[in-house]
Amino acid sequence: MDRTELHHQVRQVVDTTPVWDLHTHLYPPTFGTPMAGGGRHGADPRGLMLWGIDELLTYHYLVAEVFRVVPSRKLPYDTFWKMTKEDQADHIWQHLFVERSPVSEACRGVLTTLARLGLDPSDKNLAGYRRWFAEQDPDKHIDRVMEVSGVSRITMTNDVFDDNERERWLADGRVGSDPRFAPVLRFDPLVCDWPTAAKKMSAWGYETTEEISPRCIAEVQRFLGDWINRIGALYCAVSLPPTFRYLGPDDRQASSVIFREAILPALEERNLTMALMIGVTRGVNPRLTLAGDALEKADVMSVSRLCADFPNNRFLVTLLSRENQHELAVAARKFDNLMLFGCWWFLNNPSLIEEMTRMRMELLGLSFAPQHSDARVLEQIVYKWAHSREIIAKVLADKYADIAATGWPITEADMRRDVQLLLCDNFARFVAGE
Ligand code: RAT
Ligand code: ZN
Repeated sequence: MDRTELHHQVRQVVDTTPVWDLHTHLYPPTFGTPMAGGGRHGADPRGLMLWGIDELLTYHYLVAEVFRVVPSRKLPYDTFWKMTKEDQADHIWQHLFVERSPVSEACRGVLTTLARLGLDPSDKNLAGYRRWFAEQDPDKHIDRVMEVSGVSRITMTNDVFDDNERERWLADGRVGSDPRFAPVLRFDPLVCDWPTAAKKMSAWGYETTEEISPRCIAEVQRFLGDWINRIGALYCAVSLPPTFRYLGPDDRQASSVIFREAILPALEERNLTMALMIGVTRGVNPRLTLAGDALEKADVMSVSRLCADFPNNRFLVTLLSRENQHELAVAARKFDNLMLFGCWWFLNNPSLIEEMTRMRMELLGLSFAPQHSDARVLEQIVYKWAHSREIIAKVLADKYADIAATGWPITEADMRRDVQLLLCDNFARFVAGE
């Protein structure tokens, strides 16, 4: 088989293998949706299920990009934030799609999404797209979008410190029982801002104090147990700043004490994985809100120390800085309780996905989870997976060609087995503790 034929066959296999999207910010309609659509769910302005053309265009990646071309000197941040969602979307469409070519990855993503949903991206009028989305029933639309993107399961991010989300779980525990969506317990303040977390947990009936006493540790564990059970968490997750350090058994920083004495023992007891997403510097430009976060290099040795000191815990890890990727892949060679995942956020661009996937495959073979979507708007899974699949297939085909050149045969069954590992089973088996 020549390279072109091999590439074609791998592409076919990658395109038809369903993926388990292991980290998103998506929700089923039970969490409410600001745009009702044609279905049985009424509009809920604070609803968490985001979907449709206006949400796609006002994605925070595109908000950051529009301020590059219409700076706040011309349109002040406050004025932008006071505009309606439709007006913000019109503004972004006009300046990033109509007045210049939409070549950035986030812009291209909107076009791929429209095209794959059967809409015509050359129709430069938003009214037509708006009409089409408004006719969709959100619940059925989820099925359609999952089918088009080849996603078999969507993993949520359920932030227990977000009041809007917390109250929905407390009001009705079945809110998260949609089998298409897997719940994940997220608790950044517990590790990043202990005083605030302690105050909040104490207001919710747990005996937590700013000083971390043994009683306090027991109460954090009770809190975690209650929420893990309430939402049926598949794993737990935190996003940490680049300054995060874990220095070992004597480290007295609040984040380290909470990890060492409360979180990791509680997770070990329940055989649950801990996801660490490290490298975001929040609010570098707070006037951009969610779009105002940046990144710096993280400390890979802290990840290695956690893996070494807690051999009975499992860690899913992704780092935000390109410069960390090689060190992290080497760390994963040392620890079988460390699973690398995804090309996160600012790394989710074709050139960087290709570089990272190639390097990971060379160092780790097939033992990593190459991508997650991080989608915040439902239809984004269409483009995020279409674009990533293309690159994963290209890298894998090159690697197959290299080993085929030695005389090693590669069958279609081998390809299917390998791609299944990359797009689903490595993650599924790791969180299952297999
Ligand atoms: O990728 C994003 O949309 C970020 O804003 C964050 O949500 C990040 O992925 C996170 O999970 O903290
Ligand atoms: Zn995320």
